[in-house]
Amino acid sequence: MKLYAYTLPLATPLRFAGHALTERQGLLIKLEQDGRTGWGDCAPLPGFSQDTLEQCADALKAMRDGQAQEQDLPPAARFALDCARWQLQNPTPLRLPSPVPLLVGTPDEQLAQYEQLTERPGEVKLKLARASVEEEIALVYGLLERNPKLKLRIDANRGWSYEQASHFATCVPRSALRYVEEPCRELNDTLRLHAQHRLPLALDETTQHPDYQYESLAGVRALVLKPTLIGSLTRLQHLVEQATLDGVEVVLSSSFESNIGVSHLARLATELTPTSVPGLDTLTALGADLIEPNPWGQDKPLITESELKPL
Ligand code: OSB
Ligand code: MG
Repeated sequence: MKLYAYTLPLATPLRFAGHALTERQGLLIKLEQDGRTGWGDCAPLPGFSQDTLEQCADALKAMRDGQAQEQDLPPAARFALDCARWQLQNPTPLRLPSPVPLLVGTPDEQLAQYEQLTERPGEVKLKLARASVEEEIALVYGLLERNPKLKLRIDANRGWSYEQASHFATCVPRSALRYVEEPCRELNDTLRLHAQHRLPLALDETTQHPDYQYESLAGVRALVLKPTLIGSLTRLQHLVEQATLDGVEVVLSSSFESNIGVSHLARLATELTPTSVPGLDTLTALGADLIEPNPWGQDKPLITESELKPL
């Protein structure tokens, strides 16, 4: 096992729960066996992940040196190791899922990003609960004016009060909403939105709790699962099976991993959630590729293995 550290520039800073990231740091794992290679990307997201890069680096070094077991690895490190092993054992060819563009920033910026898309998508994801509810309702109508058939995945990251979310639910057409991810701080308020307004719900933050176990909840149409935050691929597969058996869609989603991590996520989505379109539009934000050019045709400088810092 070889370990490398990387730092990638970000086009615009990323903001999560008070953290403003101007560059993206992570680790690559390289496994080699019988002439085959498996890569893994370990990139806990500050402000979102519970594990830190330092914890992951320490745990992976201990594991490499025979002083730790895979059960001891924090989630992002476990995800990286499991992907590297999976690639060694099962080199699944990559099929690119249809894109779901992620629109971020102020309502005006999100509208401008939509207009700059070269291909008109069937579906986009909006980050809401950042501006006033009125402005965000106007953004929804602005997008629907431009494409009346557009479907919206909305993510409030628990930023709305029940009253704000309720107002949003009353004002936007239900037919345009695929789902609203984590509208409120309290899960009870989120669930009440379905009971009161039939708002289609998705859970993301809720599923990242280390003790999270699948639970059937009225109104929850989808689980948004971030493998970097969940860790073990076996646990991920188990959650996917439970949700799917219960008729709940699973949408795998990226957390600003490098091209190595996002390519694994695309393969995982083909394998584990073939009927659902994953949310992977985070690579656009990164200023370089690692090891090999990204398969999405985004033109970026390439950082090769010899340019990475070994750990
Ligand atoms: O809240 O879903 C989120 C990326 C990093 C951290 C948090 C989130 C995201 C995304 C990824 O939105 C893109 C997607 O899910 O389509
Ligand atoms: Mg989310």
